[in-house]
Amino acid sequence: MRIAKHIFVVVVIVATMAITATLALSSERSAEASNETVLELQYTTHPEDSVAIPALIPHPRSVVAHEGSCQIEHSARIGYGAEELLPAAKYLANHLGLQVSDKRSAIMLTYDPAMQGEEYRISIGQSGVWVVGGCYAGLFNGITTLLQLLPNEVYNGTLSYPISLPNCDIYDSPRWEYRGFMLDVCRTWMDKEAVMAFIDLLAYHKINTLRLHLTDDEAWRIEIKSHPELALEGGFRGGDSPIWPRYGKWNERWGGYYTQEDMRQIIAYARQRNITIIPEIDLPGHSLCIATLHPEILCDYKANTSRAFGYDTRTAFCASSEENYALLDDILREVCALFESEYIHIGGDEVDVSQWRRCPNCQSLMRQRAMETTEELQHYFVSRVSEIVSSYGKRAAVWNEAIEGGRLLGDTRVYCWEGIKESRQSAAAAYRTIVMPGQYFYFDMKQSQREPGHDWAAIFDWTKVYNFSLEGVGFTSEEIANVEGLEASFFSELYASHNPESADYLHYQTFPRMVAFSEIAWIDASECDTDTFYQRIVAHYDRLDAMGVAYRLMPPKVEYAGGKLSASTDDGSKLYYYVEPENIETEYREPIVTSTPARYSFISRRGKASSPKAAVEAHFRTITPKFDITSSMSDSEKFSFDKAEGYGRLARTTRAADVGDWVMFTFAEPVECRRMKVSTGNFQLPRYTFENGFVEVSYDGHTFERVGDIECGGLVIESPKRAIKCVRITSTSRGNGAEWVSIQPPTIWPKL
Ligand code: TNX
Repeated sequence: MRIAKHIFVVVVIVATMAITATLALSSERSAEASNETVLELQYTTHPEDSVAIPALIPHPRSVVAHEGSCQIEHSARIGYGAEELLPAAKYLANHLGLQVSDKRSAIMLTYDPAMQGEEYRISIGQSGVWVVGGCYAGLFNGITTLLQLLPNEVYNGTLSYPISLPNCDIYDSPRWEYRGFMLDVCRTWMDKEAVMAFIDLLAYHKINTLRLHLTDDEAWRIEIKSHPELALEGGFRGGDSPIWPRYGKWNERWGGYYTQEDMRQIIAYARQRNITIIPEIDLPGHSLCIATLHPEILCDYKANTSRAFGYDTRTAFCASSEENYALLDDILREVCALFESEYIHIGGDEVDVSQWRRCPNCQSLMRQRAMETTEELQHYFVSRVSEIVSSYGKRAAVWNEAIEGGRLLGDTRVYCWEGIKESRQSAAAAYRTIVMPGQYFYFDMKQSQREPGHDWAAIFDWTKVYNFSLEGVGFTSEEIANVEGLEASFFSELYASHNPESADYLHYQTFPRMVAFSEIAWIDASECDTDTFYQRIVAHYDRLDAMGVAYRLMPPKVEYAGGKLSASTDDGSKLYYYVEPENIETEYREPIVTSTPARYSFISRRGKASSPKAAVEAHFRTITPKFDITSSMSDSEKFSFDKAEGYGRLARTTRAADVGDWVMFTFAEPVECRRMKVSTGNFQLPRYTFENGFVEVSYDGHTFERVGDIECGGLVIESPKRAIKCVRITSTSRGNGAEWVSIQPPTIWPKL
């Protein structure tokens, strides 16, 4: 324990705060303090005992370190200078295990009316610890920084006292007013506690907005009292629910929804952490869930549902139906009353306008209003819904496609996900613009080629996020003036087929990309330097460990030279290796002498974090022997079986599979391999699959042997006993909630 060199008599007169510090003799220290008076404030300063300032993320604008440190005792208190700051004081007190007080205390949280926006300052020194902001948000930002100045145990409630803080002065303010994150709780259900736990992580990274994607094709997640069936039925899919299962969890009724009371608790929890919750009701597309419960919202024509065994897969609200606007009025009235945010997001992305083209009523509305394009009809729909939202005192927010068909209300906020071009267009058109191009900020994208995730926008790790800047991608200063901020997001199609009951996959995809996002949403791009930032990230890993985050480490470096295989990391993680075919995890301690390096693969771990698998390139090599696809179902003209036979692309059947339908891969020559993956469904996404089924192999092309049940549409056959001539996948379920089955080429890893 640090020994106090000096115990200062800290007499503080805080006239402006009208708080009088109560002086009292601390019996414990009275001997040491001799005739000096020690405050009940319970801190001591140590002018010669400096404490290093830890790596801070995001980096504050100004950090001035001073000699010495400030030692806080367990009996210290957290004082708040205004009643409105009590929630912030409680938040900090909770982390520190201290009591709050409305008196002058060792740690003081106060307002300074001269400070603007989200500015804050921290000063630590002879007068204790002061966190000062011009408003709650500013002050809370200061608290977030203060947590980073404290030992990492502050994040898991195991702090031990006394604690020493570095004497310093910090001044800070964010570049972007809007620092957002979007969470898709539809494709994967995340309950109230999971959302709150994620809010904690956002708050630690100074993110101030959480947009909850509450409705989509796969779910309706918010209670609407005037239409209780929406959440009661639409919150669950599979089993006996009318909503078709998707992305895994094929056989059970799975999901959940937030009652309005749950949501009020989430909102309050977020508010205390300086986070505004913005709801998204995704309209008029992405509405299969509500359409399954209310088919009357669909366009006025009879869909041909034979390919999907009677399931209507239409996803769009009819734009011409007055009843639809009345229904949306009911829904949005409750949504507007429930949420505190200024904005309500009403969607507008990826509308399948072919439904409007086929609808006689949409067509006649278009003629009547002299609309020439479906973009104009979309504009009509979005404008109508925006008016509903305005009538309840809110502003509308939309996805970028919604601005295509005409001018929306002036205060509409536009979320630009498709790319830089779309983001610039929105800003150039003087919309309040949120920049969130998938290529940089979609944390559902893969972080490297062989890791889980989508790849439609890009494959990227935190370095790409960190190197983003509006200037760097060509925004003009006029455009930048209309940007309110940045948003990162996590769409969750691929989470449901992992283990959504644990946060590991969510964490792996979002951290440390979120850490990089936290900094670029806060500081000027010109101040960013990737190398020094990596050092700060590694220091920040200690905090993430304490928070229990299962983040992604950078892949270990693997080298093979002179008959020796070696692996290394630079982040304090431990290395482990596996040897094919046994693949038993073993701790790596020293270079491995081997003539078959391709049999080895490595991962690293620290805390709950892990790296992707790394190995010499030959380990990952796959082969493409010639094969044919045959099936009990016919193939589509455009996506014929030979597309998959050529490797690389998908094939499609012309309908969903029934019980007993099968697809078979027959190799020209029997294939020897160490592993083979066969799969129905899209490449990364378990959709358009056989929902249940089994896989058989044949070594001679005549007799078949069952090797396992499919999981998420496919199966990995490990260490086949002999060379494989045929593989057959057979469906044991009827339908898949879609109009076809996708067939992938097999992935085959040769023997090593
Ligand atoms: C595009 S982002 C979508 C989502 C998907 C996401 C997957 C947006 C407006 N639409 O529906 O979940 O890609 O990355």
